Parts: sequence; C-alpha cells; structure tokens
Amino acid sequence: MEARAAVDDVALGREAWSVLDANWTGSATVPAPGLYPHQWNWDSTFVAIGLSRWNTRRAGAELLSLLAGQWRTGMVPHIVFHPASAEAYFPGPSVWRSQDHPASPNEVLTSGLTQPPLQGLALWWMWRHTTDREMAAALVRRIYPMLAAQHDYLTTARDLGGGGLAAIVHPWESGMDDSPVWDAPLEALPQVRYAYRSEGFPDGHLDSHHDRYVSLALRYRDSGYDATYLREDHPFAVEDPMFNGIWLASCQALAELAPLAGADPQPYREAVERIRAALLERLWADGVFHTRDLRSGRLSPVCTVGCFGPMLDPGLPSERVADLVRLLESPRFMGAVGYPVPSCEIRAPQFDRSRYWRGPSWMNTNWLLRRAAAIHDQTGLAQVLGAGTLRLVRQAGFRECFDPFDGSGRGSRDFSWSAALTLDLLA
Ligand code: 9WN
Repeated sequence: MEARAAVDDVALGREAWSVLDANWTGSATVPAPGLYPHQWNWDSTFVAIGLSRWNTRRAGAELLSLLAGQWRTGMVPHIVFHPASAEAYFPGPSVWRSQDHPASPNEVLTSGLTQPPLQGLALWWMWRHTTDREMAAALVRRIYPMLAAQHDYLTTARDLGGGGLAAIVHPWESGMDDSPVWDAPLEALPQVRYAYRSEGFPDGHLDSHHDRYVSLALRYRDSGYDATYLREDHPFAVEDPMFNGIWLASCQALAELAPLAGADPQPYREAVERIRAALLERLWADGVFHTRDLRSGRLSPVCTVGCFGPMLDPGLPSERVADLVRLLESPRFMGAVGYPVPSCEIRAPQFDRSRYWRGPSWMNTNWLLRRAAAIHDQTGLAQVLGAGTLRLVRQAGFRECFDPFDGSGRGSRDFSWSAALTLDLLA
C-alpha cells in the first residue's frame, strides 16, 4: 500500500492548487502532465466545477477554451488539441483531421467525438457557488447559446435508437474507455487489424480492443463525421445511463439558468421529462439502469458505476432512488470495499481492482454520486462519499484513480480533476 502521512486540509488545498497551476497551459488545464497533453472535455469541465467556488474567471476560461472547439453542428469535442504537443498523444490531430470538415472550428484542432455533456451542470454549479455574481452572470449569457446548440445536436444527431436518449458511438465518448460494458459491442465488430497497416499507424503489439477503438474512429472519420452514417451503418451505438443522466442534469441546469440568459426554459423542462421517461423505459431492469447496445438490442448484464448516472435526476421516482441506493451500499459496490466507489461491481467476473474503469475508484464519479445523493436528501450517503473521497487523496495524492480496497493510487499522478474536485469537497 503506497500511503503517505495524511495531510491536513490547508496543506491538501495548497497541493491541489499547485497541481492545477502546473497543468495550466495558459488557456486550459490538461488532465495530467505527460500522458494527456491536450484539453479533454469532461476533465476540463470537472476542473471548472472544482474551481467554481474559488476562481470564477478561471472556471469560465476553462469552459470557453473547450467551447472554442465546438463544431457548427453543436458537437463539443472530446479533445481540443494543444498545437505545441500535436502528435504527443495517439490518436492525434493527423488521425482525426478535423480541419477537413466544414463544420469544425477554424484554427482549433479537435477530435471528432464528444464526451458526457456535463457543461450545463458545470455552468449552473459556477453560478450557484461563485463569489463574483456579475462575472458569473456574464459567463452564463455568453455560454448558454453554445450549450443550447450542444443540446440540439444531441437531440437531433444522437437519438439513434429513436426513443429520446442520446447514443454514444465510441467507448471514448463515455469517458469510461475500458469499462466491461463495452466488451460485448466491441467483440461483435469485425476483424480490424488491417486499419493499422493501411494508415501506417504505430506497429507493435496492440490489444484487439485498442485496434477496435481506432478502427471505429477511422470509420466515423471516413464517413465525413456524417449523422446519417451513424444512424444507418456505424457498428457501435450504445445508450449509456451515465451519459444520459449527465445530459438530463445539464438540461435541468439550462432550464434553471434560462431566465438569466433570456431564454425559454420550457424546451429544457420537456427534455428532462423526456429523458427521464426514456431512461426508465429503455434502460431500467432488475433494480438498476443498464447500457443498451442498439446494434444487438441487448442490455449489458454488467453493472458499473455508470449505471447510477440517472440518480442525478431530481425527479427520479423515490422507489427507483431507493433501489439504486440499496445497490450502491451493498457488497456489490461500496459494502465490500474500504473506499468509494468501485467502477465495476465486485462480483462481476470482469472486475479488476487495478485496471482503470474495470474496478478502481475515481474522483469524478464519486463527486457525481455525492451530488446525486445530496439531491435526493441521502445525507448519510453523501457524507460517506465525500469523506471517503477525501481520504483517498489525503493518503495517495491526486492520482488518476485508486484501488477501492486499500486506497492506493493508480494511473497518472497530479491528475487535474482529482485536484480540482478536492477543492470543491474541502469547501
Ligand atoms: C481517451 C483524459 C481521458 C479521460 C477519460 C479516460 C482517459 C482517454 C485515454 O483519459 O481516456 O479519451 O487515452 O484512455 O478514460 O475519462 O477523459 O483524462
């Protein structure tokens, strides 16, 4: 167990700021030094959430820098590339070729995929917790139309199942890349190794899932990032409860911010109702939400931290909330471990305590579940989630993720959302 002497709140806060300052490029915060040298969508948005109580200007800059990468379709990309480190991460801009697409922004290179639409919730969080109301109000007015366009994009281009939910078209869009819920849809894809040879991509041993990630990205790129192709031909289309739970929370936020932005709240109120009904009708089974593979029509039997995403809905019926809380506190999740919240249920054969989204605990999902618990007046659960999460960083530092049994750190060090969300939890 790699522990360090537990630090007090003041020292922890100071360390968090120094990580965020070191990872600041001048216009945005990279997720971590080295491995992730660009701006990532939900990473930056969690950073904005963490900064909301402390530095409105920087929280706003983070969101605006991400939204500078927004496409004219309304899509907010999952990576905005930092030109200085162009090919330091694979797949880089030369793979995505965003500049060849007429809807991509001028002078900003991006990926062609998106990530969970957390920005509405982040804007609301900033407005709610800012110490500079005037600056926050100006940011709401400026950013709101961009998020309205993002919402329209998800509604029109991503309802691939026709039931009112947004589908993801790549595991990277979930933010939970190697989660076991993507195993079945990935394994159903055809052989893809040819993609590397024809594109001249790095050789060497690559696991078949990574081959498939890249191949899916190439297929979508080669369609011209086309919405009809996604609907009719793209082989990966999944309705994910976390992605849609976050979307619903952002719609709720946009409804509440509408008067400030001079907008009509009604479309967002209706969206909340529509997404809630669709989540319950399409993804709920056996006491929990599941991912639905639109190509096979099947619900995934594996239960992950993502299955609790719809708890972010303040209007989720109380019986469903009770079912989810019971499961979350049971030995399938928090009941069997020392630290919240394993990313995959412990009893699943795919559970692996040290492999990214197949077992370790993550600060961002802990923060979302703590928020969900607070929304539903589950104060005991919210308290356990907050305290357990702070214990992780006190003992192991701002790691990317953590072993849920002993709390030791995994993945990158000096990880930005771990530092930023600590600042929020310390408040
Ligand atoms: C692919 C940046 C991102 C996070 C994701 C995390 C991981 C990328 C990767 O890193 O994904 O987007 O290279 O594996 O799974 O949540 O946004 O921190």
